[in-house]
Amino acid sequence: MSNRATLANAIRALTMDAVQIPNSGHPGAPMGMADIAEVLYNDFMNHNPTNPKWADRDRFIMSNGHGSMLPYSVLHLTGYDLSTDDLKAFRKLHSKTPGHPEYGYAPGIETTTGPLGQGITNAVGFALAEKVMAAQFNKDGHEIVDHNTYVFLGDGCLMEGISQEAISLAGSFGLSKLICFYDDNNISIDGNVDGWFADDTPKRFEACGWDVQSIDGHDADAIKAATEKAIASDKPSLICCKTVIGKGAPTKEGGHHVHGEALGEEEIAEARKHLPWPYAPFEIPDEVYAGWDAKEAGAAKEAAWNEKFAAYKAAYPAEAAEFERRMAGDLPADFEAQANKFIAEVNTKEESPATRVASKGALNGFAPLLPEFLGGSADLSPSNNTFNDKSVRINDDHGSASMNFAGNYISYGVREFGMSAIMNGVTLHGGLMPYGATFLMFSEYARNALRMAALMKIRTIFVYTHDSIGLGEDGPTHQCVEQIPTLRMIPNMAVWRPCDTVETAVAWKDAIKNDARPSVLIFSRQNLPFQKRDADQIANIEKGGYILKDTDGTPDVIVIATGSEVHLAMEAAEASDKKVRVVSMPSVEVFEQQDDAYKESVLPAAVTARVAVEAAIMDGWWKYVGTNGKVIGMTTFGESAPAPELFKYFGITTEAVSKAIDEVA
Ligand SMILES: Cc1ncc(C[n+]2csc(CCOP(=O)(O)OP(=O)(O)O)c2C)c(N)n1
Ligand SMILES: [Mg+2]
Repeated sequence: MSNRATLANAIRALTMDAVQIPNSGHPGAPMGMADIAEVLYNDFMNHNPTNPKWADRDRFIMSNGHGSMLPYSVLHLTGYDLSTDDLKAFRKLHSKTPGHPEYGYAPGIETTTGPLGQGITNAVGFALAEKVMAAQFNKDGHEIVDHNTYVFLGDGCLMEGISQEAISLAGSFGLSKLICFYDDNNISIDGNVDGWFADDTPKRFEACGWDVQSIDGHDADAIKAATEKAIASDKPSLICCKTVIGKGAPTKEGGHHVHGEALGEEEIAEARKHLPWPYAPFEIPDEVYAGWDAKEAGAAKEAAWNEKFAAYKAAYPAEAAEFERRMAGDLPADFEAQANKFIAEVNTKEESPATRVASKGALNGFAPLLPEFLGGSADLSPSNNTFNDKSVRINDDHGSASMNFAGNYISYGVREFGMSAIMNGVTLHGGLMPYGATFLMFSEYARNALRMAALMKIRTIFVYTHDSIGLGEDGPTHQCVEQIPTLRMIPNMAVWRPCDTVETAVAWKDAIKNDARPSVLIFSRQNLPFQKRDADQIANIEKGGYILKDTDGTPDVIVIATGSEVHLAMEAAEASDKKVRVVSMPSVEVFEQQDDAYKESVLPAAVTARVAVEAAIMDGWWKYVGTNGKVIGMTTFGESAPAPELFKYFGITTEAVSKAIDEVA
C-alpha cells in the first residue's frame, strides 16, 4: 500500500501534467490542497463512485473552482467514470473536464464553481437542505438523511462579500455538518495577500458562531485529527490549513505564478524528481490506484444505507415513497390536474389585486400540493407576500435562536446574493424546491447566482416584487427600468411578468413544472385589473404570449404588452376605431420557444403595424414591432412620486398607446 504522501502526489502529478497539455489552467491550488484531499477522501468521505447520485452521500464542493484538477484527479483516482483520456481532455471543447468544474459534466461534481464565494454559499444551501430533509423525513431509529457537506475554499472565496452572507447564515442556522477547509496559502493572483487580505479569519468565523481550527495543511495526522473534531462539533467548522501553493514544484511553489500558469516541461521534470514521482505522465501505479479506490467501500456504504432505507420503507411506506419522489425531483402525479383546477378557480373569482398579492394566492393554491417548497425572503416577507398559509418558519422571528428545521420557510435576512446562491445549493442537494424573494431592484445584488442557476439548468425560483415605476414613492433607487430586459437576456432563464391573478398562477405553475431551468417571477406592488379570458386563452398563457383581445379578420394593429401595461393596451384597443389585437406576453422567452406556426398565429408577419408597451427600458421590443413600430417604455431612471403621477409623467398611459396605434396604423 502506498503511503499518504505518494497518494497525494498522484493528485499533484495528474494536475501538473493535465494543465501542461492545453498550457492553461491552475496547478497551484490542487498541488497545495492535495494532502487535505487525500485525507478527506481516504478517511472520511462517504461516497460511491459507481453511483455518484446516491441520496445520502457526503457532498464535496470545490469553492475555489479554479483548482478543478483537484476534484477531477480525485474522481478519477477513486473510481468514478472519469478516464485518463478525460483528464487529458482538460479544458477541451465538450470534455467532461472543463476549466472550472461544471455541474452535469463529470460525475461527482455537485455544483458549478469558479465565481469565487458562490461555492461556499451553495454549500450552505446543501448543508441546510440536509438539515431540512433530515427533520422532515428521519424517524426514531431511522436516520435516512445523515451526511456531511465538505468544502475546499481559498483566500478569494473569503475576500468576496457573499462569503460573509454565507458564513453568517451558516452560523445562525448552526449547520454542524458543514465542514470547510481553507487553503490558507497567503497567495492570490496579484501576489502575497497581506496587503489586501489582512483579516483575522479565525476570529471572523468564530464571531459568526463557527468552530475554528488552525493546522498545517500538509500534515496528514493533523488534517485527520482536525476533521474528526469538526465532524464531532455541533457548529459549522472551518479548518484553516496553512499550505504552500503549488507544493511540489521545486522553484515555483509558494509564488503567485503557480496559481494560474502551467508549470512548463522543465519544472515538471524537476518536480518528478523532487516529489518524487518517478512515473510517466498519467501513469498511475497499481498500488496508488489501490490506495485511492473507493468503489468497493463506497458500494458497501451505499448497501448499508439501502438496508436502512428498506427498513424505513417497511415502517413508513408513504414517507419513503415521498422521499424517493422528492429526491428524484418529480412532481406529485396529480400536480397538472390540481394546478389547472386551481387556475380555473382563480379565473372564476375575477379579482384585481396587485400581482404580488395574486402570487401569495398562487402559493396558497400550490403549497398544499408541494411539501417540497422551501420558501423565503431577504427580509421582505410582508412586501413580497411569500409567507403563505402553509409556511412554517425554520428560523424564529421572536428572538429565539433555535431552529425548526421541519419547517419550510426561511428569513434569509438582508442577503440577496447569499439567499440566491443558497437556494441553488438547496436545489442541487435535491428533495426541496426553493423559492426566495426580494424587490426586483435587488436582483442586481444577486445576479450572478441567477446566471449560475441558468447555466446549471436547475429549477430555482426567484420571486421579485415592486417591478417598475409602479411602486411609486420609494423613488428611483427602487424603481426598476433595466432589470426586466436584462434578466431576459440570461440564456435558459424564463422571466415572467404577469398582468393579473390568472397569469400569475400560470407563471407559478410554469416555474414549478420546468426542472431544467430557473424562473424569475416578477410582480407588481400596485393593483392590476382582472382580464377576462376563455378556456383556450387560459391554456395559451403557458405559451408565454397569446391573443388576449382579437378583432374580426386581419388586425390593423397589434399591441404587445406585459404586466401592469396590459390593461393600458386593452383600454386603448377598446377605444380605437381601428381593428386592434392585443397580445399579452408575460414571458418573452417562453413565447420564443413555441413553434413557428403558433408564433405566426399570434404575431402574423403580414401585420407590420405594431406597438409594444412596457414600463421598462424598451430595447428588447424592437424585434417584435420593427423599425416602423412604436415602443412605449422608459428611457431614464424613475422619479420619487405616487405611481399614477409617474405613469403620466413618463408617458406610459392609455392615451399614449392610443396615439401610437394611430401613428402606426
Ligand atoms: C468572483 C470572481 N472574481 C474573480 C475571479 C478570478 N480569480 C480566479 S482565482 C482568483 C484568485 C483567487 O485567490 P485564491 O482563492 O487565494 O486562490 P489561490 O491562488 O490560492 O489558488 C481570482 C481573482 C473569479 N474566479 N471569481
Ligand atoms: Mg490563496
